[in-house]
Amino acid sequence: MFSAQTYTDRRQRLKKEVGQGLILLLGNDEVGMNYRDNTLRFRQDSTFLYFFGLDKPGLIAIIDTETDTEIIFGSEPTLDDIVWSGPQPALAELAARVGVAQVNSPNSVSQLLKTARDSGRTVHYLPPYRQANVCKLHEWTGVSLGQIKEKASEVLIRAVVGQRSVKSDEEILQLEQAVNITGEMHLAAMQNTREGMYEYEVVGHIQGAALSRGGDLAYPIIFSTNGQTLHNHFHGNVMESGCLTLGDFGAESAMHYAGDITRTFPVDKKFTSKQREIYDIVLEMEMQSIAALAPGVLYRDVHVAANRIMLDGLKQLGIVSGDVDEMTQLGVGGLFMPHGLGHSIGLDVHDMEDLGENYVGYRDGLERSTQLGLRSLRLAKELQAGNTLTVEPGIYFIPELIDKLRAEGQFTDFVNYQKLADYRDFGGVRIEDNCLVNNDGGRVLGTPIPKTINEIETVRSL
Ligand SMILES: [Mn+2]
Repeated sequence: MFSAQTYTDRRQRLKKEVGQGLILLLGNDEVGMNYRDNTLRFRQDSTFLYFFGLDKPGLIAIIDTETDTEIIFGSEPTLDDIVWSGPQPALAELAARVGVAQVNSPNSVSQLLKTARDSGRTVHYLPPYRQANVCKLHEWTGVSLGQIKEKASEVLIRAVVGQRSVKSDEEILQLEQAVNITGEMHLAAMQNTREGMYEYEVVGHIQGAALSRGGDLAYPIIFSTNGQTLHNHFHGNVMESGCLTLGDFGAESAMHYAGDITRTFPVDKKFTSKQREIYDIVLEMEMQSIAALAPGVLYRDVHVAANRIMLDGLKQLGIVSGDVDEMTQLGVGGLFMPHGLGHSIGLDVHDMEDLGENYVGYRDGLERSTQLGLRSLRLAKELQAGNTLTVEPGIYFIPELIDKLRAEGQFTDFVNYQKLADYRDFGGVRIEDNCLVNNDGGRVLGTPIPKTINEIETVRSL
């Protein structure tokens, strides 16, 4: 946990920016996996963590922007709780650690909010993503279930996004810690992969590398020889010689900051020449994109520039032909990279996506494209010093997508569909790092993780 002062300062700023009314922030509850008492891994809400720091289920907080009151609501541990779960500090003691003087029972939330609403005061809340919190908000605000999300406070969303988007030095240290654990997970994958093994045998090493360092998973592990499937969570393939394997996974630090790194490497000790050719294009896209990071740079432009590098490289391989600028404009790159170049990262792996992707990655006057690839770009707006984000270009050969575009006669002037037939079983390559934008430009977070062909082949040959 950070110091009480950190949380107090964050709430002071939030209060000032929201200006009027009450701010209601909901923590998360335990969720039953197959019955109530056998719960999924508890994960606190990230905004609650950001402003109130307490990593514990069943908490609710209210900030009165006008009277300067801050209250944390939660149940005091009962003797039963202590018998089953061990001694726990009193709520007032926990609250004091994050600079909050007042605590109360969750049963009093309803009345407090009713009194506020009756006197015409605004209750600001964020869009909930868990059904339990949807129900609570419905009960407390009187807003119908179907309207809970759209009635969330835009003023509060914008204030939270503005604050959480710029990371403090102590947050950057946390992110580096997450990336460093993530690096160990990737090394474990590179060191343990052998021809003939099942993917899940390596997945065990990957997850173990996070747990044994006090971390956990920031999101479900992608580790597959079918890297062309962007979010492939199946781990049951036998890894065969001649295949590439794509691993996209990351650790969450003890304070819940996320790492999100992707590496692609051969099941064999060395890349084939065909794999090298594609890999080197993706690496060039990645390194040039990282070099382009700076305050004021439109991240959408970095995405488009990466597409230009890709099309230029694919042209040299005879997979596409024609004018690269024209192809870039038309979005031909979407066939090979149907996702965006990256997204914000912080307490969430896709930071603040629960608040609405467009609040985080777009702004007024910068609308989302409808083009394949570009439409999936989660972060498009101007970068700011203190932003942390992923840079994750890829090239994929997705037979179903190729067949569909070919059947529709799309990009026939540029794409050599006949040549593409040679790549149908290639899979995909993605390379991803986590970066910080600073006044000098930008830098990769954490200790470097093997990335060039030489670096990867060295680890694979040990
Ligand atoms: Mn990512």
